[in-house]
Amino acid sequence: MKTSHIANDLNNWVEEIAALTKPDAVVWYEGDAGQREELTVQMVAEGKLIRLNPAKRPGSFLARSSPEDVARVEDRTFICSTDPADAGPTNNWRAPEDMRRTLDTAFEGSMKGRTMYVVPFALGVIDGPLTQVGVEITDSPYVVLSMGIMARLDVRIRSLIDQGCPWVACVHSVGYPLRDAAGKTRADVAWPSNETKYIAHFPEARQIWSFGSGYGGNALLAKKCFALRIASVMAREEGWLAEHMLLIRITSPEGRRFHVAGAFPSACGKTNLAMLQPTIPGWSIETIGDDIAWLKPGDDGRLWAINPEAGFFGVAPGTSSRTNPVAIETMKSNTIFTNVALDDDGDVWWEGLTDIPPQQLTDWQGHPWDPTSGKPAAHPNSRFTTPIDQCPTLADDIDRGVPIDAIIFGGRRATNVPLVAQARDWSHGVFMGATVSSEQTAAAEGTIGDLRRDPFAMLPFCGYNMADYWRHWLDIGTLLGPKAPAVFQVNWFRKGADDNYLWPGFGENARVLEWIVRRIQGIVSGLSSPLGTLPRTDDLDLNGLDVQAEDLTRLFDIDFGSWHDEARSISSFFDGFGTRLPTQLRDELLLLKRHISGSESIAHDLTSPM
Ligand code: GTP
Ligand code: SPV
Ligand code: MN
Repeated sequence: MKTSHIANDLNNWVEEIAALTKPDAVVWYEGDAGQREELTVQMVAEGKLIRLNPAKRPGSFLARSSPEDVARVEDRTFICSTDPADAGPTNNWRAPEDMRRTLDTAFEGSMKGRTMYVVPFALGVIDGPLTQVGVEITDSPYVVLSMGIMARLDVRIRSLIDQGCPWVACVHSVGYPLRDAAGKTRADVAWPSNETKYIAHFPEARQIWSFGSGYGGNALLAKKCFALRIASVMAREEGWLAEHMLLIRITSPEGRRFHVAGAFPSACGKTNLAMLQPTIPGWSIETIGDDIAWLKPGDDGRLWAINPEAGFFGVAPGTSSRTNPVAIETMKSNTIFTNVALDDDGDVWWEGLTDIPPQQLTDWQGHPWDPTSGKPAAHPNSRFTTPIDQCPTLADDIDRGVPIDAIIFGGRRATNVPLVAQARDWSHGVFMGATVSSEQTAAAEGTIGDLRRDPFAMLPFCGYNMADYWRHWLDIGTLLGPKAPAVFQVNWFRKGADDNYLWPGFGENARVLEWIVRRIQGIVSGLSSPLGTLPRTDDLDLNGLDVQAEDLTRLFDIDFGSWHDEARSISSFFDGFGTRLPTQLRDELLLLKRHISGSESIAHDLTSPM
């Protein structure tokens, strides 16, 4: 019988992985609250979690990773497509058979002495319009608990798979067996990991194999590995989009609702924008998602979106009741903190949480913190993992998805990129997305501050050739036609000569969102510029805001010399994609070059209303 054959498939697969990795026990984990509690008790006893003061932070824990395992490892992330051209120039490619051989060796006996957990999960609500299911096998109880927050665990998922629902197989091991091939044992450590890491994706087989890291996107395989890299491949084949985007609902003072999706590179403000508290009266924002969105043209011809995740894995440093009160409220309980500092009252702390650090602190590595050391108490990529339904601004009735009115692209740029600009049309919007650039943050290994192109904020997350991805975006635009969302570019991070941010950001970003909404409604004009349509400064609501007139001018300044260099840099970036680069993007670049050549004036002088 077909069904039982497929049921066997999952059970067979679990048996096969157990035969390879040789754990001491196999345990299914499907979201049972009692089992969760037991696991936390066990992890506290083993020194893998610290229970935070229940009076201050109920149901919450601190985990400390090993110092060599603190962020995504992009140079160890592989796309194993049959044809290297399908991975493209921005991914690390390995031949599938070579990688399988490597993984067979790495995973052989890798779970000896440990428990192997089997975690079926859904991305999206069960029966939702874009929902996908998967099963993660892992030997990390930290990953099990985190998956329980970030994805939907449900006993019904196993029956769905039994009934033939396609699923993505995800195998994870920290690569720290407690017994070697000769039977010699070793003690466990608080954060087991392996110096050698592989984050391997098999897009054609729809499989993920991750070895050696227990941290975030390396190990919670439902997140970047499935919901972005594998899902982007599925989306291209099936006519939808899997994106590194936040999702919000904006309600105007007249009570009209608008839905906005925004792509920003890692640690560039998605969580902040997703939970934004507008500083201008009458406007409200509801949270839908802070990291990943799946978008699909609906029967009505509009683009509909869901957040496939069930939790937030947010950057802790910089999060405070001033910058993001909603996040602070969300993580009051039932939260796993990773690599933050611990105070002597059993609560957490990180740089930016308060202006003055508490008296006694233990740093993220478990040592007494010396405030004069110059070293941060919390790791710059320390994070909180917290359930989305604890978010006080969470939007309701979103299970069927929301229709998208605008898409915004943002990066961290000290220069050149204006506070906000609207794309002239969809292909200009795709050009804006394709050329997003940002200064490197601590979310991935690398040199902080280095400028890199991060197209659509998907550079580390696109599971196939980036040029084909751009083509797919152009095709979706053709399909949507006049119902396509409007596209904007924003930059909260432009700096003045004194190295200070020119724009106050955070809640004040609502002033930019207001302009965006008014543009969608067609009730405010703009100024055409080489970079798209800019706001007239009179049209930005700056009431009660302390921004100097000259800073405002600088926020929109277009320096043609710098833009020549920028265009050259885009040109050489595009050259890397050879003939796969869509001609529309080449044309957009030519247009940009034409617009910025032979002109010395700044935007506001040469522009005309539109
Ligand atoms: P990932 O979870 O890594 O994908 O990132 P994210 O985009 O959700 O990052 P998050 O919102 O946590 O970004 C945090 C960083 O952005 C912190 O350093 C914040 O201080 C900074 N940030 C967020 N919004 C603003 C803003 O409006 N202005 C400025 N200057 N900084 C901001
Ligand atoms: C990011 O780096 O974009 C994250 C964190 O959202 S991780 O899940 O670790 O990739
Ligand atoms: Mn992210």
